[in-house]
Amino acid sequence: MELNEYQNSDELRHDQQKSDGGEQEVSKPERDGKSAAPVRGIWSPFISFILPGLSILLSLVVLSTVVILFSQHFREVKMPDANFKPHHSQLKSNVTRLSEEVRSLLAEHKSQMSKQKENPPQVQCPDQWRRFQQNCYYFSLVTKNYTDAQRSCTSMHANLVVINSAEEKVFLQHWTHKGSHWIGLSDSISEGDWRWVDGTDYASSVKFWSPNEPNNRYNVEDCAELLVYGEWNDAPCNFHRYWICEKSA
Ligand code: 2F8
Ligand code: CA
Repeated sequence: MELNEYQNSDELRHDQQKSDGGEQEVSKPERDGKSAAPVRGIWSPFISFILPGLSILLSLVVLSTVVILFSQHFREVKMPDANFKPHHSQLKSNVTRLSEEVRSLLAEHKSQMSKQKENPPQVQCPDQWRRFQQNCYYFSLVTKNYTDAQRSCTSMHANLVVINSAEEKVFLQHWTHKGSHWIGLSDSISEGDWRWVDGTDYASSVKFWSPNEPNNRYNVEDCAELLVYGEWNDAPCNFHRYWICEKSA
């Protein structure tokens, strides 16, 4: 039996010798032709009890670690989910608040635009130009033919005047008492096809032709002039007339 072998007096002696600083050999000399097993004797409790105990302990440690890691992992996976709801609802309330702000800004902008339309800001016209509504007008001090008059206007970033209303006619009439002025209306391209210089539709626009005008007298009258009393006449384009330029204020 293992216990008997362990209690063998020779072996005990041998162990004592080792502990006394005697023989350092681990293996016991052969006796009766057999090899003794002191090593097995020493490690036997370790192998029988401590090693399985350690294995169980190690298994428990590994198991606990796995459980802890899993629980941590699930907490991390769940965390964003838990945070997601408040985050989402905050985003939703932000979107609602921003939509309301945009709506209110748009309403304010709309109201300011309509106020501005009612009372447009006064923009200054250049020196020697006169203002009427949203436009600036230049009344020439010299006379030129129609082509040169229009050229003079374009050099000042304007066109010969386009008359769109009775009010504008009255305004112009006030400043044209000294003679006839070229306006931006001609039928040079095709006889009878009157066109405004800025492309305003002639057919639908107001007309202030003098009675029996335009008559294309002598078949050479393709340019419109504003007469001193405010009505229009067609005259030869090579005539020298004052002119009126118009541009936006
Ligand atoms: O200068 C040309 C101009 O001469 C007359 O007006 C002063 C003609 N009027 C009549 O014939 C009634 C214009 O038609 C003509 O353009
Ligand atoms: Ca005429």
